[in-house]
Amino acid sequence: MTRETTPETPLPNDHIATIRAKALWMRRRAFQMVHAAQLGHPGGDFSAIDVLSVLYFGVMQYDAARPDWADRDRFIMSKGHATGALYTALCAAGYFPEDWLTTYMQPESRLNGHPNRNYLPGVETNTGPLGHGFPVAVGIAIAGQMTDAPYRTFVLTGDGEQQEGSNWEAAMTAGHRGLNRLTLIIDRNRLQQGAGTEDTIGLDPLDAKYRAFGWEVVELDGHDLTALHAALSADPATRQKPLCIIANTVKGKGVSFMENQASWHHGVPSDAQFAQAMEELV
Ligand SMILES: Cc1ncc(C[n+]2csc(CCOP(=O)(O)OP(=O)(O)O)c2C)c(N)n1
Ligand SMILES: [Mg+2]
Repeated sequence: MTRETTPETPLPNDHIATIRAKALWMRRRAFQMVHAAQLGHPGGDFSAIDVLSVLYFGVMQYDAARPDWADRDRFIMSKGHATGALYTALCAAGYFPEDWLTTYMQPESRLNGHPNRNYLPGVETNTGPLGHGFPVAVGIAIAGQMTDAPYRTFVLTGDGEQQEGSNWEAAMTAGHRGLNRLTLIIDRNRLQQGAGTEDTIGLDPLDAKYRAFGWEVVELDGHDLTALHAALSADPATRQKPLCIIANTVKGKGVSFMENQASWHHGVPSDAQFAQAMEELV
């Protein structure tokens, strides 16, 4: 089957209100999962969910009924700890039924703490060790370039994750090869596990670093759905370089007591905190 005859993604590409509604559902559902499991990484889920919602419901071409469709756009969740974001996106995209979400992190569940492509349709590669997914994405993009394939490759890393050296080999390779169908999104929430990125191993100026490695760079508000949609859907044929989107985000975005708090990296809610979050996420 050719790409042209493939069913379109379920929603019109510019339907920002729908993308926003999906993101809200993802935040609520992900927090329910974390609350039920008393495990997870909700801070990083919430900083990334708007990016995932724009990708899955406004930009990427895929067919959830055929996860191995050769021409599908690829998304690699390099910050593999943010499974609340990834699993709710894949579920909303139709890759598996909603009742699977209730098994999150239970024994024998397909929904592990980190994504496993052998268990869950829609997962392109196993991630969790930081610095792993981006190099794999570069390999996928090289394969696409060598075969003149139509697909695009999108990869999301954390900002703390950028401290891993493997990212810089990947960045250098992608720049050298001019992988214009590769897009890296950096979830720039300025927090890592227990501290600020700039207090740990400083990353700034990230934009200049990526430009020096041969990338086109766009910096934007990672919760501005319109800006995200414009940057992510721009025609890759108009550039000869890979694209790096530095998405300035808020860890814990959407819940007042979680925003910008390092403790919510892998914090889990009490019943009262869960109830308050559900009141705010409307
Ligand atoms: C190689 C490796 N070292 C350490 C960890 C443990 N770990 C999981 S998430 C995390 C912090 C990641 O911070 P960041 O990339 O900024 O993610 P975000 O803020 O988006 O959650 C760490 C240290 C890991 N998963 N892999
Ligand atoms: Mg971070």
